[in-house]
Amino acid sequence: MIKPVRKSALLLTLLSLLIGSCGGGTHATVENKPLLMPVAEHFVIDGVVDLAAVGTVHEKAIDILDNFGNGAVVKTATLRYAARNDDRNLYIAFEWDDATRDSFDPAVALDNFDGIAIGFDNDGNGVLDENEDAHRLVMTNYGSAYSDLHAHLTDAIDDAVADGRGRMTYSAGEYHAEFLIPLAPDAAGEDGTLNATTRFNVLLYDHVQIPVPAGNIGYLNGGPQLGAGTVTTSWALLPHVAPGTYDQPAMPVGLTGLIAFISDHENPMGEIYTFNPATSNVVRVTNTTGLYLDGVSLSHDRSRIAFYAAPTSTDYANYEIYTVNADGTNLQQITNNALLDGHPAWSPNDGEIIYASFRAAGKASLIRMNSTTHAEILNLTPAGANDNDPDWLPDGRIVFKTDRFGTAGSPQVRIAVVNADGTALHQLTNTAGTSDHDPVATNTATVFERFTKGTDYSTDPSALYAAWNIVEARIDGSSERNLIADGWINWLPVYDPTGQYLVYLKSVGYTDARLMNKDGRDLGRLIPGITRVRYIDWK
Ligand SMILES: [Ca+2]
Ligand SMILES: [Ca+2]
Ligand SMILES: [Ca+2]
Ligand SMILES: [Ca+2]
Repeated sequence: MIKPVRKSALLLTLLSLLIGSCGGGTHATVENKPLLMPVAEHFVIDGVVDLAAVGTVHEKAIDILDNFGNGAVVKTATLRYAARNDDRNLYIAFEWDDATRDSFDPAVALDNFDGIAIGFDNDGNGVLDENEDAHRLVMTNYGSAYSDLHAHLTDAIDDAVADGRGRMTYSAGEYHAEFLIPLAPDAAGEDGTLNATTRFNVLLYDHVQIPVPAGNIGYLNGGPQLGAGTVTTSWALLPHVAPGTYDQPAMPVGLTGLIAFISDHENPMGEIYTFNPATSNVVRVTNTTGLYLDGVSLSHDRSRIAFYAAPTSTDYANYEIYTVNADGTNLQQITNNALLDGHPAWSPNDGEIIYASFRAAGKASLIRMNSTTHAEILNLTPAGANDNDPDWLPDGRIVFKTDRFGTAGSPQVRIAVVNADGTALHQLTNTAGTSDHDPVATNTATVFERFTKGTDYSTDPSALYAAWNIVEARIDGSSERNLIADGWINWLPVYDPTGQYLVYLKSVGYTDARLMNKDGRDLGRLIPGITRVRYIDWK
């Protein structure tokens, strides 16, 4: 059931149930209907499904065929599904039986997997047209991997602009899978409108071994796969209903400041862009530097951008700090050594840059430098400590992550603040079995991302399938709260200039820049049409 947002809305719903619908439409205006919780907020996409709580449950026995769905019947699976939509999204959930959990190690090869795909003849014209919509989940050793696809001449390939999300889990011989799919086309037109005239198909993958090649596939509505040109007249109509009135989050008008970000949607090495949140105007700042770019920081006067970069992403000794004007001129390398230098941040008056320099094996020190002369001012980090991810408070103190409070060698770093001269160190976070990264701060609060495992995220292959939460902690150390904890990878939160909103990155098989309010409600994709964002700042 879709839950009402507030108790008053619940009462209205109960009243309307008791009274029945108003005849003649005299009272049933849009304005006085209760606002319902949006589908995107009601259903947690964690791969665990309760079909009875979704709606009408459909069930069908499906033959699973070898030779990629073109051969003999090897077994039969029972597929059950239910769907629910509002005015923005379709939620559709599945359960089916499979005696073996087949999965692969993403670091090795796509050599054996189970999965599910859903494809749409969006306009219901009886043929799968180029760019009509599809989505897929495959099982890895650590969790499922989601892709936003579109129909292509020979099969389905990834969308340039990714949307939606999905997750699947396996337990006791049964898969659960769920998708949240936008009802409107994406910015590249690679998805279509979904409505009650849309036809859809579901593909179940079993023991698919690409290198052999071999694999079993079953179809809800008959094959073949999701190539453009496939005839869809036998496909079922989507269980879509005309939506009611929902309390949908709205993107605020009048956002201020400037966003700088790195994306690799035009260059795999990454390019720097600016985004004006008042006009939604994206401007490309760099033009093929020949470097792998990371860690962008915008100056407070919004005229200069600091970042770190190397000839390749793994050329650690040659990561150096650079600056470039926001109009793309005056690219300068401002460190030059055989150390990994990274994570620059401008001081409140832009006169200094603080950055992390790996001056001992595996341990970084926080270095303040003059942003004009590039002369080093101070190393804030005592010998033996590992400090990183520095940023400045407006009052001139520095917030960062550190191993100073933990067991020697532990990857579980905590957030701290310190005076710019290295005195008055205060620990702000201390949650066992986690590590905290990339803080930014006002004078009263800091926000950061929390990796919810006790391992070293940089070497734990399951880190990309684990929950990363956005957490806010008080600078006085008195309390903290989760702003976003939905099981996905949420990272790099940054305040807007007013402190009322934050931009953050969400990784769900792609990475987009999203806006939340200061209490953690997701308001939607802030930078439209770009879903390969690597880093972000807002001043
Ligand atoms: Ca299987
Ligand atoms: Ca079509
Ligand atoms: Ca798509
Ligand atoms: Ca898309």
